[in-house]
Amino acid sequence: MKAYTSNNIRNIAVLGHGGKGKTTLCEAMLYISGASERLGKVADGNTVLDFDAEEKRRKSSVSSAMAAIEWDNTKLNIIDAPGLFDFENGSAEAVRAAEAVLIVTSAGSGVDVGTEKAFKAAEKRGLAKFFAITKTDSDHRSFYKTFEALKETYGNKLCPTIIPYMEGNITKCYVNLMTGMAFEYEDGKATKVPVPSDPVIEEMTAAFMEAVATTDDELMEKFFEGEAFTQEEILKGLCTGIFDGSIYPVYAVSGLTAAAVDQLLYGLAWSAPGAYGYAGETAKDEKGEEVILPCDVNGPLAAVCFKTVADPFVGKMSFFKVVSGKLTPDTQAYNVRTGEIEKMGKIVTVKGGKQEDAKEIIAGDIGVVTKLAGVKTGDTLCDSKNIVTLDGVDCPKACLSMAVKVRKKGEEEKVAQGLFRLMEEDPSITFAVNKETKEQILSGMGEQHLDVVVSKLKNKFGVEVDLSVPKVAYRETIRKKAEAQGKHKKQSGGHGQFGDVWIRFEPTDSEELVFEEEVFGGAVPKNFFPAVEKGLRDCVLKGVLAGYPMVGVKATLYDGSYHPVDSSEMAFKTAASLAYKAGIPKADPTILEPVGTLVARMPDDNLGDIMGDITKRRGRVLGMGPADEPKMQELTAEVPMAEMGDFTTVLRSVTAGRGSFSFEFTRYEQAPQNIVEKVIADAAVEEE
Ligand SMILES: Nc1nc2c(ncn2[C@@H]2O[C@H](COP(=O)(O)OP(=O)(O)OP(=O)(O)O)[C@@H](O)[C@H]2O)c(=O)[nH]1
Ligand SMILES: [Mg+2]
Repeated sequence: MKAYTSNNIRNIAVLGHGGKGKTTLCEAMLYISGASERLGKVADGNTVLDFDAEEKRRKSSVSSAMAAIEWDNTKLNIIDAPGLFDFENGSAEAVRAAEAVLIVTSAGSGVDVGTEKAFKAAEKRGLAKFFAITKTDSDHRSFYKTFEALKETYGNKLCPTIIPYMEGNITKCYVNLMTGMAFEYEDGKATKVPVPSDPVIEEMTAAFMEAVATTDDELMEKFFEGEAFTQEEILKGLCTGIFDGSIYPVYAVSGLTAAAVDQLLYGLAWSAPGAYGYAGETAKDEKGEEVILPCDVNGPLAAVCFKTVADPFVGKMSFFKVVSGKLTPDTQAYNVRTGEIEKMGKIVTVKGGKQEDAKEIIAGDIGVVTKLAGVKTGDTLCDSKNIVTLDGVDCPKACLSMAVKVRKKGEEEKVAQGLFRLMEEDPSITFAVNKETKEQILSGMGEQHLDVVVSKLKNKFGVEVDLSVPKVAYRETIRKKAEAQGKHKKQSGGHGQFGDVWIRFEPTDSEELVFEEEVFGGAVPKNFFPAVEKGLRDCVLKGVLAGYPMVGVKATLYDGSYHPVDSSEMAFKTAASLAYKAGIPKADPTILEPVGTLVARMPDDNLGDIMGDITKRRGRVLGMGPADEPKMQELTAEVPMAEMGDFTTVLRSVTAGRGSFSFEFTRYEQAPQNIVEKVIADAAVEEE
């Protein structure tokens, strides 16, 4: 690939709902531009971008993938993101690296949730927005239905740019309103045809011209006078509108047949802003103050790692967006998070899963540095004399947790290693040991996400695991006062053992055991008190009902007896445990369950269903009201943690993916009787 200067580079994130044709469209862009030799098909598993084994198996993208395209003296870095919400991390990565988002939906669709999400993500980072309505090759799939639906949501900013001319249900040709030319396509090859005379085309042309006119007062005047714009005026107006967010151009295309894809490429090359077009990116300096970093190849280095891949052959690959300066093999790059100078590995560019050596990555461009052991996604590398921190990646938080069980004993370490590698690539996976239940807990975005993790563990790391619902960390406590004696007496040959205590157990607010003594007249000598206390502390680690830790207990040693020769610390410790075993069952023991606070967001229409679901989960709604975005509600509730298992799945299906939530442990509460019985019964089964 030839060298491009910053002003000729565009970074484009391709986002949208699952299955709408993003990868297929990107493949068509690669093919038409000559970056790939054949038109890859998702169904045939031969695409450049869905190169991962999991993607081929599922016929769907699971992580972001990129390739550079050369078109009309411009380098277009295309980042194809997965549409399924479980793999949202991929779109967060793509958005971080891009200045423009190409939102892909398909002809015939309404405004799908993927479109809404992509639009919001672009807005959040202030990126330019383009829409591609693909699958316009199929009969009975109306481009115009989708266009109208988008227009209803996004208003007049939506600007038809390439439209299909239909005869019946069939697209005959595509009209480019920028150039006023029409083309028919066969195998992706364009043949220029006259622009058909058609009222729909006229209407769309007027809408296009009006959108262009709104970007400039002089153009507006011309528009009202009925004067035609020059090509230059059109392009300038379009670029201005796209840049300042007043125009979202819409392109009709077909990925599968590569029709009108050349027109889309022209549109992106001519009118998508690159980093160079902006005043600069906002970063924080060492004092935490905002600084603007212009896209200047001669400026001090500032680059953000937006993606990490553990490649079996190349090793670790860190994907960078260079904001200022350049990364070369001999750059001394300072890692702001670790304070270390990173030694550069090889510099490469990627085309899907393939690498090509490169000399450097310049400001405004994207590229990969290999073998940077100390760098992780989100890190800023900069000049040590000019320390700045760039925004990291807005990675989604894991929300579904499962316990991991290794199939073959002894492979635990291998599983942990595999998971740490996968976490490096995908920070929306977390893995930790629950100290209390001793289970290894894997968390991710949803069932499909965890399914992919399990598959990758098997195929990449050769270890098999099963997932199960994690154990709940219950607690036990008592509700009544009770007294009990614990007497340990043993005569075995020489030295005997003797310890005798009377202990009163009663409920208290403290979670930890409260130990006191009221011994009169040395019935138990002082020097044995610590042993009694230690004995009890060991005991409360395991409750008498189901073996969960005992909380909220006060134990008072108030009487006992001893033997001048046979009494020992050991004997008193044992005596204390006997008192515990005898006393606690009389103190009305019960089970406590963890309860968390749920804050869930959902569209207005789904509020009733979600409230119903929360009630079914024994939750208590504490409050609700409009969220800080239109047509959304926020609801706060307390819900037992044991009931939350599939909430993420239910929320997603009820809200079609629009809902989100956070859930955090709040406190322990008395479990209802049926749960107490179940917990005890389950523990008895496990004991067997
Ligand atoms: N007829 C027709 N089918 C298409 C077109 N584009 C994609 N498809 C089909 O739609 C399905 C999904 O296409 P993908 O390209 O994998 O969609 P995607 O948006 O990348 O999906 P995710 O990666 O899962 O989000 C495949 O079966 C494609 O063959 C198109 O332009 N026309
Ligand atoms: Mg895809």
